[in-house]
Amino acid sequence: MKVERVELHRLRLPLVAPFRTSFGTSTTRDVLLVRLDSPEATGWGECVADAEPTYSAEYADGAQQVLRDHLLPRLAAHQRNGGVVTAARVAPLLAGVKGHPMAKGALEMAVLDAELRGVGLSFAGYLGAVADRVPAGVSVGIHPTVPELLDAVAGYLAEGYLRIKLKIEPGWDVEPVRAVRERFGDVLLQVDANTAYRLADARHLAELDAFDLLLIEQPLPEDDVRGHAELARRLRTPVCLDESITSARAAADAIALGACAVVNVKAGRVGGYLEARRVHDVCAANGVPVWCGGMLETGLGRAANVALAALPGFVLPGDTSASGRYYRHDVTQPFELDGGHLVVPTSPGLGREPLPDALAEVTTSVQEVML
Ligand code: NPQ
Ligand code: MG
Repeated sequence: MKVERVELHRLRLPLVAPFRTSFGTSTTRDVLLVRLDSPEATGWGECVADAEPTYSAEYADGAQQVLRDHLLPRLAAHQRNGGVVTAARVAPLLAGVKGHPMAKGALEMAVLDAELRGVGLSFAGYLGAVADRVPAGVSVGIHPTVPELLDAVAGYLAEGYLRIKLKIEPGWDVEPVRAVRERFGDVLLQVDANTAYRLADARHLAELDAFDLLLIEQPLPEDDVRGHAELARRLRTPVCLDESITSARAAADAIALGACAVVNVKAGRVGGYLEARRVHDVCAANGVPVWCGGMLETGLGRAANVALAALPGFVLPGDTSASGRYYRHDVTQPFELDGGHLVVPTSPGLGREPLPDALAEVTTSVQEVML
């Protein structure tokens, strides 16, 4: 493929309700999109970096700058040297830049969308999907009180969500989990701490063992893989890693150390959908179940996630919620629940594209990058 033009779009979408985690409260989502034009097709990539570097080191302004000043120039130089651009070549071309997986992943996603549209193949077909719909879970933020949390969970279950994930932090863990378990019986239930605990909290976290949770996600800091292995020995609840799993190699290492029994796969965190598939493959080879994480994506990133979640190793419901969980007006045709599932797109590329009016409504800037 020949990349003829690239634009970096910034959007600001209001969330339907504030979303609180152990690292902060979001009321809007700042999104960076990559639009890439080739003679054959237009492709879109979504950068999942937040406005602030609080989930990981990346943030939207920094991602835009590294794309413009360091990543896109490498693509342009490759083309000037007569090279053809394909999604499989993006990561090797960008390997000289350290870090910035979310920025790299957004560029690879845009190239892949354009490439697949050019040949009439869907993300699902390309990645190796085996399901035509995927079960939807929902991530429920920290609420001011337990009754308010129970109202929120009741609403999601009424909508059809098949699995509940509660965000936890010290001071908001055993009580909300007990309350949800008592009120909603044997619902599929798990928790996510986003690194908020320390190994010294092991005895406290073991109190969660009474509630038959599917897993506890990323209790300890991202660089403390050995700590998770030690914690796993002290808990009955399976340990799942999110922030720590930055590559397929990191997944292999964490599994070898006994640090995780389950893995959350997020393409942005590992540098794109190709590496995400490799994480899936490593986990499957080790008998480790995976599920698809979420980063409050628009319909573009959501479409790619739903395709990824249809691979055979994704045996647990993901944070693949309907568009309406986060956005009143998505920028694409929305994803909606159908019996607690989302339908995997089968049209070429993402199978979703921005609706021009919806996109314009939330766009705050567009920057053309000269190739
Ligand atoms: C997680 N996602 O699994 C992340 C955390 C997260 C669905 O729980 C703005 C941008 C707000 C990224 C809030 C879910 C966010 C965000 C939470 C990521 O750890
Ligand atoms: Mg997480």
